[in-house]
Formats: sequence, C-alpha cells, structure tokens
Amino acid sequence: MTQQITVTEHLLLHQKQIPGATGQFTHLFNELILSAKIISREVNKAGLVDVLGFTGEINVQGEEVKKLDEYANRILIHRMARSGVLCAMASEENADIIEIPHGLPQGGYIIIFDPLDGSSNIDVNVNIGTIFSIHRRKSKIGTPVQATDVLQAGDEQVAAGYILYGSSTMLVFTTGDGVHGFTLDPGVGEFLLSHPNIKVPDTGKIYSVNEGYWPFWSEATKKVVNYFKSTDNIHGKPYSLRYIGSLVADFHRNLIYGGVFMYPADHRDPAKPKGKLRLMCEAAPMAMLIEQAGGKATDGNQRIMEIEPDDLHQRVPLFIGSRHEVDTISAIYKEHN
Ligand code: AHM
Ligand code: MG
Repeated sequence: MTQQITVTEHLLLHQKQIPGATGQFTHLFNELILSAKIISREVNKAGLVDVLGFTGEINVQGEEVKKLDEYANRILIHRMARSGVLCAMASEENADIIEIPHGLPQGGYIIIFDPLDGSSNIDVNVNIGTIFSIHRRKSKIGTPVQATDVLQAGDEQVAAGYILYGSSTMLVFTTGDGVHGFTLDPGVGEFLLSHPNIKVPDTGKIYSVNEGYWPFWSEATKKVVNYFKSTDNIHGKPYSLRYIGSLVADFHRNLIYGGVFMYPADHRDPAKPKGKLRLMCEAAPMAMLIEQAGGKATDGNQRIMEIEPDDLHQRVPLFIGSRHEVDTISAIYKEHN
C-alpha cells in the first residue's frame, strides 16, 4: 500500500475540489462501495454455500442466469434505489430501464451496470467483476425520466469503473480526474488506495482475444491479429496471448501491463455483426477508464466514447488498450474500408 487513504476519504477530497458539490455523488458512491463489499463477500464464499449453478431462468440476452448474477443484480438494484440520488438505473440483466420505486427519494444521477460480468467463470473460481457507468440526467428532476436520459454517449459519463473479484477485491474508477485503484482490506473492511493515478503504457506486449473465432473473422480482423503474432511489429517479436474470457480481469491486466483487448465482430452462427460486448454497461465505462489512463478504445472506426446509443443493450466491437496497439488496429480497419 502506498498510502492508507480509504476510498471514502479520497471521494471527500475530490468533492471538496468541485465548487457547488452537494455530496450526492459521494453518497451514490458510498452505496456502490457497500454493494461491492456485499457482493465480494458472497463471491468469496461461492464454493462453500449453495450459491453455485443455474437458476434455470434466461435473461434478456438469452443466456442462462446464474444464482450469483441474480444475487449481485438484486443487491445493486436494492441498495442503489435507496441511495436517494438516482432517478433511474439499467442493468445488463434487465430488459428495460429500472425506475426508482414510488415513494423513495430521487436525484439527478443514472447508473448503468453489469452486476457480475464473466459469470461463465464463476463455477471454476476465475475472476469476475462488476462494471458501472454513471450519468447525470438531462431532463428536469421531478419530471418522468426519458429514454434519452439513459441513452447517453460515453463522453457524457460522469464516472465509470469496475470491481474486480480476484485474488483480492479491487475497485478501480474514474470521475474524469485520472484512474485510481483501491484494494479491499478484508481485515478492516475498507477499500484502501493501492494504485493512485494508473497510466496504461503507450505500448504493451499482450494481445487478448478469443482466437477460437478465427474462421469467422473478416480479412481485416485476421490482419489485425496477424500483426500481433508476427515478428514484423513494433517489438520485432510476437506478442503474448493472454485471454481469461472475463472482461474485467482481461482489461485490468492490460491496463497495468499494457497491450490490447479485442472483441471483434464475427459471422459464426448466429452471427455477431457487432461482437458480443454491450456498449452501455461494458464498452463505454471501460473506454472512459482507458482514456483517462492515457490509452484508447475504438470499434474499429470510431471512438467508443462518441457512439450515441439507440438501444440499452446494443453491442459493439471493442478494441481497447495501449495507444500504439489501438492506433495500429484503427489503421488496418481504415485500409480495408
Ligand atoms: P457476460 O456479460 O455474459 O458475462 O459476457 C461477457 C463476457 C466478458 O467478460 C468476456 O470478455 C466475454 O464474455 C468472453 O466471451 P467469449 O467466451 O465469447 O470469448
Ligand atoms: Mg457482461
């Protein structure tokens, strides 16, 4: 630990620097932190109690819902609804915008989350994570929330981050003032500042992609991946392939070491013309983090942060990481357009 600063102290310091800050945002974050601790506790005992296995339900993405996903979703919705500072929420697990129940106080923020990303890894004890994205509502407080309040571009996020349930639990977030990482000290139950001002290296030696889909990729995507496998690249030798299949864990490793994570479009059956990952609850928050850390995120043609969503659950191809690698990918796609 570099400093024994708790995440709450860090947020209060940040709040003091914002003229006119009301404390609403800090309050929202405190609820999020508590939810993260509760989910972390459950994830850590996943092998001990009957929380593993499928619920038998299918979520809005057509995937089987695992019990821990459902638990994390429930905790987040319950706690965040009671924060008093939100006007709406959206979750990867819910088809529609989640309204704040009648009678509970409301505020000017919107949170969008993937409660437990990488859930196919739960049963085998591989790292999973919670991803969140926070926006300010556009319409007037007190009026009904509009779809346009929620469907905002990544550039309009006021904060984004993730909680990684790994060998330790980490909270990594940005409020537009750099990226800071906090590690949960289970002894005292506090997230302590362990990674202040994270910067992603300008180039790295890791590429992360599910290469099993190679036969279903476009020529441009094959050219991108061949660049990383060849000796004819910036390092003069092949990159290392590292792919966990859990976005938060893959992203976190590449954020610290440098390199690139990719989930391109493919034409397997059924075809994934926009890849697998969701713009609003996965790509946009990760894009805000990487840009704040000095890296880049694109769909191949456009900055992820500029994409105006028209659907809560829309998917987007994602190339995210160090500048050199993402610039190289953009140049290859541009050549093929
Ligand atoms: P999930 O939100 O249903 O858990 O799916 C998202 C996960 C990401 O964590 C990961 O990057 C990706 O799916 C892996 O997909 P694949 O198995 O196709 O490589
Ligand atoms: Mg997910």
